[in-house]
Amino acid sequence: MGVVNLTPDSFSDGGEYFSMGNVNPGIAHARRLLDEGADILDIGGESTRPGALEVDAETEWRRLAPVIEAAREWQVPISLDSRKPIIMQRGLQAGVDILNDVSGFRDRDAQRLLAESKAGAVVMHMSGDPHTMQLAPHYGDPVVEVGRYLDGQVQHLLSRGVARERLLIDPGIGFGKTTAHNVALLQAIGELSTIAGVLVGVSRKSMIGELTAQADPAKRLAGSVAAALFAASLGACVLRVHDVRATVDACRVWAALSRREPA
Ligand code: HH2
Repeated sequence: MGVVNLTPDSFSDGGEYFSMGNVNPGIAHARRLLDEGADILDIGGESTRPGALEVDAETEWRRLAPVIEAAREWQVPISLDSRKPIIMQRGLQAGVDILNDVSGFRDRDAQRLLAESKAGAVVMHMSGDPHTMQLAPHYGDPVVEVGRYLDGQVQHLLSRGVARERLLIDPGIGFGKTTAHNVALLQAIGELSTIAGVLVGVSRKSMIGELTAQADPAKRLAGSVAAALFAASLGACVLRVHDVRATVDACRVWAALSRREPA
């Protein structure tokens, strides 16, 4: 899953594919990720980095609409990274295939929209909201608590008529978690996979920065690829990444080496 951030303020690539009134950089970036081997495009118009403030729905939709429209022509599954029901509704009308909700479908309107559609969904765990989530993250046992939360949300969506096959869960790396919490959750992907397929978004995040002493998110490529491979090796089925070509290459080599076929 390639990340298309159409925002001026995303933590790792804010402003790179966004310029007021010019949609071309966003479309060109989405096309590049597809050509690099992305199987899904995750398109977002609001940053959810720690400390980020919400943008209004009209602004968010203005950023998203032209890129969704362009991507529809390419026959690639489109994931919409938004936590606003009104944006989800417009996205579904515009033909998106997956709703990626970092607030984990806590909102009843979001649940209803999902239940009434045929879309897939990513149910993510976030402690609090982006504005405050990194102030003092605290868990008894992050794996137990995040697992329980995700299981509860999945059960709730099942009870509303959403088939299990349509759901992916996501531990929400960096969303109200310290590096130690993130490490524990990544190590528990096997356990979490018993609830539903697991999506992991660790690309360029601050835990990679901490583990590699790379303050600049653009310099976190090697660390991000290592984390992606680790997640894949434990059974994560979707990797949400900024650097598609490097991650695809690494996964291909790893997959070939892991196959135990006679030479
Ligand atoms: N991370 C970000 C945004 N959306 N969605 C899912 N399901 N999982 C994630 O880990 C995830 C996500 C944050 O990364 P990014 O989009 O690069 O930054 P920003 O929120 O600043 O735009």
